[in-house]
Amino acid sequence: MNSDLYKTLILATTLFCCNAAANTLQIKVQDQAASPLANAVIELIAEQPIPQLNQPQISIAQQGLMFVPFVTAAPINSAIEFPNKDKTRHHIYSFSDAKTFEIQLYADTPEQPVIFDRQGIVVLGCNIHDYMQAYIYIGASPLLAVTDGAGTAAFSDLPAGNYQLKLWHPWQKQPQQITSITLTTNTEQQLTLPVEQKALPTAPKRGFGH
Ligand SMILES: [Cu+2]
Repeated sequence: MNSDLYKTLILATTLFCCNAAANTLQIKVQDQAASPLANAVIELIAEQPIPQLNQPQISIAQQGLMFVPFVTAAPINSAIEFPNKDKTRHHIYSFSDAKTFEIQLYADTPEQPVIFDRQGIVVLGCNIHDYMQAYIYIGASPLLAVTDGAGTAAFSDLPAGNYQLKLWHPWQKQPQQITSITLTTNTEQQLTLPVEQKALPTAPKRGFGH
């Protein structure tokens, strides 16, 4: 990616839906050069009731002097663990409106989970390592996914119906893209969503992928 200020980035989002049995939705996010875009958050808000989901335990590690993963999506009221897998100390913090906290972590010290009880974006940093950065997207819906290195994210077992699709990326200029989709069996949709992207940060490239 280039670093031009406020360059317009076109996200081409391709939706493939569904087979009748599984109602799987696969989303592919691309930049304007048709390159896969990792670390984009997809949130689906259903207009109809959806089955209760078993949420996996979410953790964001400090490993190799970076946060892993770089972008995490979690539903509201999630308890997230921050294990320090390095031998060095980290002192992680957020000043974000969605969650303000800090944890002084020491190697080999058990971490405490943090409850994220407000919707929004949480930016993580480390007082000891200024270049360490990560993002947590706290969503109102449990239907959340983050695109992988191939720019893809997938949902399975979705009921047919109408959804709001929210698309967010840490470096986009506007806060959020929202579009409506209708899922029925054996349909295929293609969406192209324009995004203005901020100048890329100068942080190390490591840690931005999966
Ligand atoms: Cu650190």
